[in-house]
Amino acid sequence: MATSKLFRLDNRVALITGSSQGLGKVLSKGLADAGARVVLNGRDPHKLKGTVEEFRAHGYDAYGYAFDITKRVEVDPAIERIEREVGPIEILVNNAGIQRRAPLHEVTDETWDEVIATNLTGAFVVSRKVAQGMIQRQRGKIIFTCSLMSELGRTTTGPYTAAKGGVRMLIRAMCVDWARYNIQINGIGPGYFITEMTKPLADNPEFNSWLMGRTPARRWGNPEELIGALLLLASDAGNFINGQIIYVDGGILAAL
Ligand code: GCO
Repeated sequence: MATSKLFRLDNRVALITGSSQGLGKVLSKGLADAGARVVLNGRDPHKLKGTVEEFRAHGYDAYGYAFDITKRVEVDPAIERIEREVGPIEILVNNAGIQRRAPLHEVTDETWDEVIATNLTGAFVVSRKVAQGMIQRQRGKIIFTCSLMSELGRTTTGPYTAAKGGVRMLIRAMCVDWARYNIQINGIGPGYFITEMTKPLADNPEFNSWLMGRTPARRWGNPEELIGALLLLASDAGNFINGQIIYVDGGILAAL
């Protein structure tokens, strides 16, 4: 295949959960620029509508489906509706996630349940449904937005760290069960990028000082710098990559 086409996604349907804003929105633009038909998702229908309109104004082939990945009763009908109205999902990006920071001994049952339900269980429930179609078609790409917390802990991020660590092993579990159906399951691992989720950290001079010392590149990442790794995993360029996480972190995981 010509290298110019290797990273193209022309007319492939991509569902990106949690894509009304933040990294999910940036990742969706990257997929759309590569030719994908992007299906955006969020829990807030009004915010989602605005993002879809922005994408369409930019000339992207974009659609919006508001559903909550933590509500099992919403997931299957939503996926069936997307595949009926837009087309079979060839690329699934499990991006939806929340962060609730507190010392672990102060974490409530509700907070723990909410973080695990969104960052781990919800991604599994969506993937299981989408994979049923991918297995039938003998092809598909499932990509998770992981985290440095898929590998390391940081104080006050206990539930998030447990969930993202679970995602790391869920990727491997899916690989061993589904790679035989020509489905590639991988993750991208963002370091620190300024989004709605990390803005409280970016606004904290003490955290910023720590992060600049901890990051070999001595800077925050630019969300668009995640798109290269995403396209590798979402396109034919990554057809023999499975069970992996590509970290885009300015070198943090390489350093003590
Ligand atoms: C935190 C942040 C991180 C980032 C990202 C890092 O509190 O340290 O929320 O978890 O969001 O996941 O990879």
